[in-house]
Amino acid sequence: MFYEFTDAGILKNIIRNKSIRKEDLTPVLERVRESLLRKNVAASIAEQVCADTCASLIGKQVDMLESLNKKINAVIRNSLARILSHAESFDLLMQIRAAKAKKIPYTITFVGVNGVGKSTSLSKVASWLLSNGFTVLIAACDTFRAGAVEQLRTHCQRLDVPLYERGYEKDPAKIAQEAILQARHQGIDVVLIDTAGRMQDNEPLMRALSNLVSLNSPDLVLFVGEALVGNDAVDQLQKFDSSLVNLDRRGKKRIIDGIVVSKFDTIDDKVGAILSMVFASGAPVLFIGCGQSYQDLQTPNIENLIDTLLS
Ligand SMILES: Nc1nc2c(ncn2[C@@H]2O[C@H](COP(=O)(O)OP(=O)(O)OP(=O)(O)O)[C@@H](O)[C@H]2O)c(=O)[nH]1
Ligand SMILES: [Mg+2]
Repeated sequence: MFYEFTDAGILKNIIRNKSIRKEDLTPVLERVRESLLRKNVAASIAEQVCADTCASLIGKQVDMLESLNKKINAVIRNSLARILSHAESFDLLMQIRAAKAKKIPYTITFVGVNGVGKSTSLSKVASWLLSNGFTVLIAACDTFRAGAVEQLRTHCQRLDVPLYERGYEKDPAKIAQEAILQARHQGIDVVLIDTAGRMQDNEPLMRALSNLVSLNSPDLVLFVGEALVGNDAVDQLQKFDSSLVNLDRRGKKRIIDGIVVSKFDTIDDKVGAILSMVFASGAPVLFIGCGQSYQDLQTPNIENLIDTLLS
């Protein structure tokens, strides 16, 4: 697919001056910004993408109309691809195989605000791991929301996966610790740790999450964010990241390692949350949830995402 953010007037201006100037790009970037905002990219991120694109074009020498048009479009695509390439730079199966070879359970913690799809995504990942031949233990560490443990029990029964649960009384950090120990004794390959949803500004709950993460040092802290999220995506990710670093009493300074984007099936072409989340955190998107069944889990397709962002 080929996009036109330029028109004859803009291109002729640039050719006349022999090199690209900031003022020539202003109308081009205005179109790019509008396109990104239309696709639900957070405003501050759209702004930064445009600034980066502008920086890589200013001063470039050009003499042919057609090649200039191609160059501008290619730079815009490259700029988006550079950000989104975080989305595919992580081989989770390889990491799990390496842990398995050392007979250590690989541990993944799912975190995020309330109702975004943490437990559903965790169950989809469990199903994906089973289909890749790994054994899984799920740890019920949402001891906060009524019904959370029962919800996981249902998933575990359907998936035929063991559940480590201690009801609602105990400290979730300790439950995770016991679950990991049990997995180690039983030779289970992967422990998936469910956590309670919490708002990014709720300091006591963020402190509890930080304690769970620092006590157990999971191999992977996965942030689950809804594809529907707009400008709040940046705030959520930055506050989860900074809470894990700043509220930790053990000085481990963990941050979000990866992202699961949920409810992708509900957004039509408004795919911008992916760009916002990757840009805001620097973490890759490992999975995209696109429905309610266990099979509705995909990995990102960068070219398709860019096509949609710019369409
Ligand atoms: N359409 C759609 N619905 C989803 C997807 N993922 C999760 N859901 C739905 O979102 C709702 C909340 O999912 P949960 O997995 O319970 O969310 P949670 O983040 O664990 O919620 P809390 O534990 O309460 O914070 C449920 O109705 C899920 O079926 C998805 O990819 N697509
Ligand atoms: Mg849940």
